[in-house]
Amino acid sequence: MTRAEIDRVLAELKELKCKTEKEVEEARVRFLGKKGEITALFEAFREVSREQKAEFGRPLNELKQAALARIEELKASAAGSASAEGPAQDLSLPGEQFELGSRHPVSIVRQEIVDIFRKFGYDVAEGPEIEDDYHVFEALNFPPNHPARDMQDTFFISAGHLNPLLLRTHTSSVQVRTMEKMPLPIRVVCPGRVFRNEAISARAHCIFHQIEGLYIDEHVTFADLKQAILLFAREMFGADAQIRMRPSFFPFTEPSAEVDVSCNICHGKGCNICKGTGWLEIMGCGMVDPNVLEASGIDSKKYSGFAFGMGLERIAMLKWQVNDLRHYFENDLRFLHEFEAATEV
Ligand code: 2U9
Repeated sequence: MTRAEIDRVLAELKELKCKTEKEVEEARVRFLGKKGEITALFEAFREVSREQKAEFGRPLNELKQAALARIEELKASAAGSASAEGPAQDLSLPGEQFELGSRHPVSIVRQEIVDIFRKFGYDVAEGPEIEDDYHVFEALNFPPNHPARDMQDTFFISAGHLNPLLLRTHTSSVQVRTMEKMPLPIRVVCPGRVFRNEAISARAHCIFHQIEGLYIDEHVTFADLKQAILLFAREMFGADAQIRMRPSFFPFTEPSAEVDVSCNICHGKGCNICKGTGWLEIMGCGMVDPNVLEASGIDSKKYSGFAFGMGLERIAMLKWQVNDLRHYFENDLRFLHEFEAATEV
């Protein structure tokens, strides 16, 4: 062993060039493999005299470290660049496709409605799906013997109790909770899932979605309600949308009305969507009954309010002419993919 041998191997290492990972591996074997040049020098080192050990020990170790570092360096640059045999991957190929889901039609409609009311200055509130009798019926002026309180219409969780637990049948309970805890004036929309004990068919389901709104302030009138709903209808169904109101009844509003919007398919001429009438029913509404205000501690002599509610599945059915409610809950991809174009990503 001579110093010149060590220096020669070191110089070769410095000059070493590899384009591919395969070439780097070959270089590693050439220098550091079992029969490699540096391994051979270490074997020769075992045979040399004690004085020579003192002379060559350090440079030999430094040579090995330099070789290890150089190989790592070459490995890193070969992995990041194209090899002589062409690139490891064809970089011109299109990227891997991630299959994106699409928004559910009910979710698209809910977002659209929430965005419209946010623009009008409404907040959004949510509340529990498991509710109690007080927030779903009592505080909303339902008489004790009202049919909605019946087992046939409501899913009860605990019975035989003064204030039984149940699955909410409407999101109005969220507005009751808002009235209990928020300062006046209140302007809020409440979207959410509701449950009714109904036989499942094309026109009814035991689970569906609602969005309800509530506005309470001093001097709120039926004229304010009409204007709010007209503005909503124009935003939702087009600038030329018209509304009409028909008298109705709800325990929690007085007076109450059903709202129709002019059919945006036939523009009033009559088609099979509006069943020849030129009008589509979209929601119910009314002035909040004074009993409902008082139940939540609001002075009905000073304050008044309006409320409205609509079924999201129904609005989505009108928007996309879906003819069977069950499609919304079956998660059939052929149905869901129809709404890809309506999904903003
Ligand atoms: C409070 C006071 C009043 C909410 C209202 C309606 C009219 C209504 C239905 C439409 C179709 C429910 O999904 S649906 O079956 N809703 O007609 N909802 S007024 O009135 C309230 C709510 C909360 C405190």
